[in-house]
Amino acid sequence: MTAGPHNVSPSADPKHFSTPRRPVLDPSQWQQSSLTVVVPTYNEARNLEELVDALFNLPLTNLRLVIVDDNSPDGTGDLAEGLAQRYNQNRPRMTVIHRPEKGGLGTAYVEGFRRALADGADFIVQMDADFSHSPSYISQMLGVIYATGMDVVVGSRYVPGGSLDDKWNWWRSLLSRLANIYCSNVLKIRVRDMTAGFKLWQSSALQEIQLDSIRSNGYIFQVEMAYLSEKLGFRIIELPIHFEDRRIGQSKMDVSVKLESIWRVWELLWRHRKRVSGNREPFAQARSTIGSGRPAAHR
Ligand SMILES: Nc1nc2c(ncn2[C@@H]2O[C@H](COP(=O)(O)OP(=O)(O)OP(=O)(O)O)[C@@H](O)[C@H]2O)c(=O)[nH]1
Ligand SMILES: [Mg+2]
Repeated sequence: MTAGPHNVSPSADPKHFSTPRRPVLDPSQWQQSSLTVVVPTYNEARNLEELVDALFNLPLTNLRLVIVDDNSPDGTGDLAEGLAQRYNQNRPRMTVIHRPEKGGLGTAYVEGFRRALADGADFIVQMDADFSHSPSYISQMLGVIYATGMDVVVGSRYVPGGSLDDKWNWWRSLLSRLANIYCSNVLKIRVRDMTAGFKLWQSSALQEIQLDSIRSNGYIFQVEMAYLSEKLGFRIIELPIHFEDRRIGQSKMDVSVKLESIWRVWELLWRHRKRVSGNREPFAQARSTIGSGRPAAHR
């Protein structure tokens, strides 16, 4: 990880550390961390094996994986079962949750998070199956948590050093930027990449969010999680990532899902109006960036 000139040390502002709430982390133990990666899948058969191999090849000895598949017509669920058999030979490392039909990304994540929490994970990563989120960032994200004690690390396209795939045309890039500007103006939050789907959570932070209170299902799920994180006063850090376009397969996010986000933002604002942090100032998190550049290839 290289430090860039834009770095801001989170410890520069003492108020972020006035109420330590998470367990103190021992940096020498990071590779043994109990970390579970949650990946929702719908028709990702051509990405899955490569992704699972890349995740289990990370230098993280207690990494576990939860796949949440919605009865994908392309057989992703069966493929995942086969991979689980391979990786579970010596100890349980991979779980596949099968849901009967396509139920949306948000509920898939919530179900996966619940399983990871029930299995006792200390850290939980959420990511897509399509290699837009390179697995090689996970070690960096975990390192950032150990170094800073943040509650959430967001893999961010919109902080210095972050970037979007050149394959994104101007229209798609503009839409994504506008969505972020719109959401941050309505919700008054400071995370720059509000629709980011690549995050590492301390489990205790996810518990504090109360997953039962999450209702969004499409893109807006990411916004709802970011909004609650800020409202609850979590310490959030954005790590710049390079976001690759999906390598293989088709996007599941159609226009209706995107349009739904526009009015849903107002619904979020209303629904969570009474939720505030019990012992912290809301919106008191750092927004810092660490490192820059593209990840090493994962294969
Ligand atoms: N279980 C489940 N997974 C889903 C569902 N919809 C999308 N996914 C998965 O969620 C992740 C993100 O979906 P994508 O289609 O890649 O959406 P996106 O990344 O916003 O769109 P693109 O940039 O076009 O790829 C992928 O791993 C999908 O397979 C769903 O209804 N159920
Ligand atoms: Mg994608």
